[in-house]
Amino acid sequence: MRSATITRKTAETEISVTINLDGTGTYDNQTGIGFFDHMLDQLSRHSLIDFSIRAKGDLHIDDHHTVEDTGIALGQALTQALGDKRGIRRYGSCLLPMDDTLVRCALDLSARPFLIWNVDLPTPKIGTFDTELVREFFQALSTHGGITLHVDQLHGFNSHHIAEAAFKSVARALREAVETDPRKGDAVPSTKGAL
Ligand SMILES: [Mn+2]
Repeated sequence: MRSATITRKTAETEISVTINLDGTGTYDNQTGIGFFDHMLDQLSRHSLIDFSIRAKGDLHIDDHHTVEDTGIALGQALTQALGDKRGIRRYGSCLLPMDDTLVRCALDLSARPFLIWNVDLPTPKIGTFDTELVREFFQALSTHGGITLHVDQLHGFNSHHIAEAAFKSVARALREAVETDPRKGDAVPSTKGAL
């Protein structure tokens, strides 16, 4: 089974992430940050990767460390669960509409972290959540998941919709990329022979 558990403890956060790439999008995410849980739920549901996430962070300071470190642990879990990446599709993309908003994601499970983030959240907060943390999360996920990740906002004026569409578009692209391709057998999806 392609699954992984990562636990990560620092002076700022204590995090446990369990994922199953061959899941059904079943989730149980508790980070102490309501909006962030809502986004992690979307990421699981639309990627069909099962998530069980527990994070206890220094929320008395702000949400930054908890969001970033959850991105790190989730990226590490993804890297571990993918292993040598034999048989996977590797690439994924999605054009995701949500009311006023249209977000495009294209990604490559390349082991070459790179984030292109062309997303403009028009308000500094969504409820109590700092909107700048959306980028911080995807930066951490890209770096530690070894993902070349392009996210472009094509339309949108509502911050909640833009953030949610970003998570959903990444989820759908991820679903495609982690899927095994029956035509590939156990081949590594690179002419280099390794990813
Ligand atoms: Mn929502």
